[in-house]
Formats: sequence, C-alpha cells, structure tokens
Amino acid sequence: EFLELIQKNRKPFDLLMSYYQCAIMEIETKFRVLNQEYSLEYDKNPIEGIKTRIKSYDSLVRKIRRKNIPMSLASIEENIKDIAGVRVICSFPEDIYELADSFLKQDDIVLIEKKDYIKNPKPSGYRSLHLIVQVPIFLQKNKKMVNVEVQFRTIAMDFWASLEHKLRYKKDIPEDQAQQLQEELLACATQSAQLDERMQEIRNQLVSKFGE
Ligand code: 0O2
Repeated sequence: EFLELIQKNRKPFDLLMSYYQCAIMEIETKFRVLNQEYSLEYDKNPIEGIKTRIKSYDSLVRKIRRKNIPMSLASIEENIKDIAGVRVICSFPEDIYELADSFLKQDDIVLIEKKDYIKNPKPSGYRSLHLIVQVPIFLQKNKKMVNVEVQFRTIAMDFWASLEHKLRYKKDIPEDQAQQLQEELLACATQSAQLDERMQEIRNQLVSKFGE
C-alpha cells in the first residue's frame, strides 16, 4: 500500500523527502554554529558529534501501521514527526540541557513536543532528550515549516543505545532468555548513567576549582 502511494505520487514524495533533508541541514548547521561559539568563547566543545538520518521506508511503514495512519502524503507529513532526525552527541549530561536551551531560544525554532528520557528513562533503560521542533525552510516562493526530531545524548547514552539497538535485532530469542537479556541491558544502562554522573561530578569540581 505504501509502495503504491509512492509510485502514484513519485514527484510529491521525493519533494517532501527533500524538504526533510533541507530541514536536517538547517538544524545541523545551527548546532555547528553553537559548538563553534562555545569553542571560541569558553574554550569547550560540548558537541562530540552529530548524526543525521531520514527515516527508512521499513521504519516508516511500521510506524504508519502501528499508529493506524491513513495512507496519504498529507497525513504522513502531519502525523509522523520523526522522518527527519538529528542526533547530537554531547560530552556531559549538563551540556545537553544547556545546548537544548540555546537551541530552543532561537526565534525561528518552534517546539512541538519534548520527551525527557533522561529524567524519566524508558523501561528498557534508554536515556536521551527528544525534541520535536519545526524549522522553516525557505523555498523559491514560500516558507515551509518542517518537523524534525532532535535527540540529545551523552557519549555514554549513545554507546548504550547503539549496542542495545544492535542486540535487539538478533534472531529469535526464547521468552525466558529474552527477559534475562533485558534485565542485563537495563543493568548496563544504569551503570553507564552512573558513569555519566561521575564524569559530570569530576568536571564540576574542576570548574569550581580552576574555572571554565
Ligand atoms: P528509526 O530510526 O526511526 O527507525 P511517538 O512518535 O512519540 O508516538 P515513538 O516514535 O516510539 O513514539 O517515540 P520514542 O519512543 O520517543 O522515540 C523513538 C526513537 O527513540 C527510536 O527510533 C530510537 O531512536 C529511540 N529509542 C526509543 N527507545 C529506545 C530503546 O529502548 N532503545 C534504543 N536503542 N533506542 C530507543 P526508532 O523509531 O526505533 O528508529
């Protein structure tokens, strides 16, 4: 059904995807600019890396089904807000909130939704700060507001999420062992969050003794 939709609307679909790509470029640039400013003003680089992605067809189709979204380009655009994704990997947990604040203060960014899985981790142990924002992209004749999901993680949060994601796609695991695996992964998430806290604490002490 999805393939049919794309085949019938090849051009508008490609155009929509190119808008998401443009929105990703806008957001990525904003973070590069912020990082540059931090590095010149405070001699620190809160951003360790930026990853971007357009949601894969498979993942898009799964979400359309899961949320029972009508099969039209308009409803996909309206209901699926994470087609464009930017992941910002930060050094320390506090950098996440500082960066998110500076980003949200920019007057062309509209906050649509905020999910703080750092303060409220998922049952799996997943931690990250998710923002859905709208960013304008300027076209020949008009301005278009485009949804982008920004995920902020520390290196430790990203390390856990990447490996857990890989392990989750491993073949059929029997129910009882799946349970055990989940518990083990949850324990790893807790441990890695403790490590984040300790590193943050070390930095705070250094800053209080020797300044930024
Ligand atoms: P991809 O890259 O899209 O294929 P909602 O839209 O709010 O109704 P949704 O989309 O489930 O619901 O939102 P959620 O859970 O806030 O965010 C989903 C994304 O967060 C995932 O994208 C992952 O990137 C990440 N994520 C959430 N929970 C976990 C977890 O337990 N482990 C890992 N590794 N990542 C997680 P997709 O859609 O899976 O990926």
